[in-house]
Amino acid sequence: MTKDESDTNSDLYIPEPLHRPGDTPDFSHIHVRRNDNLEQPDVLVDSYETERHAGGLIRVMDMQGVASGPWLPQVTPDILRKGLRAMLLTRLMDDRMFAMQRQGKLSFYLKSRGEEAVSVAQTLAIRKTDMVFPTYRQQGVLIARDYPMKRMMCQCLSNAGDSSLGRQMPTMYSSREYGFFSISGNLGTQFIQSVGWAMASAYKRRDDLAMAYIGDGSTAEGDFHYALNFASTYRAPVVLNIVNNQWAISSFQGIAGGQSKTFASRGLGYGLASLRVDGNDFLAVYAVTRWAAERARRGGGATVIEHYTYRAEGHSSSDDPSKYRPNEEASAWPYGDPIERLKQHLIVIGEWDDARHNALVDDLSTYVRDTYKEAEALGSIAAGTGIDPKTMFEGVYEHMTPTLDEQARVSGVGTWRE
Ligand SMILES: Cc1ncc(C[n+]2csc(CCOP(=O)(O)OP(=O)(O)O)c2C)c(N)n1
Ligand SMILES: [Mg+2]
Repeated sequence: MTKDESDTNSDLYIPEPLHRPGDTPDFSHIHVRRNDNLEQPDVLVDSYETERHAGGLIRVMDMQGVASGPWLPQVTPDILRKGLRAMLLTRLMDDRMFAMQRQGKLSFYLKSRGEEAVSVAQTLAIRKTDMVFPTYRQQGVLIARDYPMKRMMCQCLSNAGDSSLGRQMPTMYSSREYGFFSISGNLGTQFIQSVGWAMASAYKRRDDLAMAYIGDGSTAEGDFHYALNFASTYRAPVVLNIVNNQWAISSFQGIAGGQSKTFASRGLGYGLASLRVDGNDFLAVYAVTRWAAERARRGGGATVIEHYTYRAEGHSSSDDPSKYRPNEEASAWPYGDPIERLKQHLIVIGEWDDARHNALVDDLSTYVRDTYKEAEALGSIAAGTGIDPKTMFEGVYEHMTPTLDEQARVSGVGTWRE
């Protein structure tokens, strides 16, 4: 080959998203399949037998809300209504907090619209003693565990009711009591921490498992691979969730390698059972999580689950998605909206109706509005947070270091010196 020939063949491939602003979104190449005939294997099956599950898409509900197939979970209508309620609450709280961010009451906010089934269905499929290692988009976990919403709101307002004393970014919740590991803004850390926690749980012969989350974009971080390797080597009782919502701020999932192989199939290379699921299908998410949890508790080790979903709004209050994708892309997503789909399913099985749904939305909206008022009464960044700035310097060192003491002194908050 001459030098010229090799030059012409060596263009660097740069993945490009399907649509850019101004394009008409077209997802017609995605066939909304029933469930790819993916049987539900025994929970202790060899990982290589999940190869088709990692490449296909596990579904239970069709787009009319009719549920069937090998993954149909045994779940009572009460649990489904609890799930519907928690997803609605999550969305209503997101809307309220985002609006308040726009009014300058809090500095930042992150919504999870379109992805509520992932956090809520999974939480209802595991035990309260299981430890969750979330990212910033799993507020639904706390809501499904009945964590007091006022405390979540106070955290976002960085006010006197915030148990982290305004030291964390808004939405970075933390609760040992509710099995919710402190959210870290450093992406990928959740995965390695969860595997270590799960290893400790097994070492202590406990029955509790860990459940961790990572976004599609963050699978490109080294932490993702370290976590899978350790999880496989030590058969750690952990459920490793990849939330493929198609976007990582303004980068589409292809930039993290999603064009060549599914994200779930990465688990196979590490010898881990791997499943790919319609993340907007509440019943399917519930079913795969039950399967993975049972596998973990029976000594079968970790499972990787890819939730195929769509981030229906901007990345955060600091983002403007119209700069990099068409506004209509979310409504064109072929797998619909998780709340609408579960509502429809409950109606189909005769356990719900429009009147009850509307009444519930009214009740929850009032609850969110009233709870927000109570939270804001304790302060906000607009009205003053009510937190002593001196606390910013505390809580890390047992004895104040001379440099920190000097910083505190020159910034006018005081000194710890006699
Ligand atoms: C280690 C690290 N790198 C970069 C960032 C900046 N950052 C914050 S969110 C984000 C995108 C993450 O996308 P994804 O993993 O797909 O999660 P999603 O926001 O879609 O839930 C980036 C790059 C960060 N917080 N941490
Ligand atoms: Mg993403």
